[in-house]
Amino acid sequence: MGTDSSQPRYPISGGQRTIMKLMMAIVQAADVRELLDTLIAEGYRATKISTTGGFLMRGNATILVGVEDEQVEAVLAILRRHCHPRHEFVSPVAPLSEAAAARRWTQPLQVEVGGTTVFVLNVERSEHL
Ligand code: 2BA
Ligand code: 2BA
Repeated sequence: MGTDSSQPRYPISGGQRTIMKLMMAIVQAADVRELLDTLIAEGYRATKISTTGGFLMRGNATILVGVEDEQVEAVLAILRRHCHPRHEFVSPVAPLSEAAAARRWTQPLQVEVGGTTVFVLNVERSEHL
C-alpha cells in the first residue's frame, strides 16, 4: 500500500477531522468480514450498516469509510480485492420486491451481484465531538 499503518490516518483526539470523502460501499454479506478486517488492518476507520438489496430483498451491508482525498484510490483497491462478483439464481417464488415480482417469472432468473457498488461523496465538514 506504501503507507505506514502504524500512523493514525487523522487525529484520534477530538476536534475537527480532515476527512474529505465519505465512501459508501454496498457489499455482499459474504465479503464483509474480510473487507472490514483489511480496512482496519490498513489503518482506516469504517462503519458497517446492515442493509437490504431492493431487488433481491436479501441482506447485504453498506460500509462507510471516511477518508482523505488521496486515500480514495487505496480504499477502492481494497474493495476490488475483497468484493467478489457472484451469480445468484432467483426463484420466482423468492420474496422479491413487488416490482420484481410483477414481472411474473416462471423460470429461475440469474443475476450477477457485485463485487461492490461504491459511492464517493464530498464531505463538507467532519467533527469528532
Ligand atoms: P439488489 O437491489 O438486491 O440487486 C441485486 C442484483 O440484482 C444486482 O446486483 C443486479 O445484478 C440485479 N438487479 C438489480 N436491480 C435490477 C433490475 N431492476 N433489473 C434486473 N436486475 C436487477 P448489483 O448491481 O451488483 O447490486 C448489488 C446491490 O447493490 C443491490 O442489491 C443494491 O442493494 C445495491 N445497489 C446497486 N446499485 C445501486 C444504486 N444505484 N443505488 C443504491 N443501491 C444500489
Ligand atoms: P471513534 O473514533 O469515536 O469512532 C466511533 C465509531 O465511529 C467507530 O467505531 C466507527 O463505527 C465510526 N467511525 C469513526 N470514524 C470513522 C470514519 N472515518 N469512517 C467511518 N466510520 C467511522 P469503531 O470502529 O468500533 O471504533 C471505536 C473506537 O475505537 C473509536 O472511536 C476510536 O477511539 C477507536 N479506534 C478505532 N479505530 C482505531 C484505530 N485504527 N486505532 C486506534 N483506535 C481506533
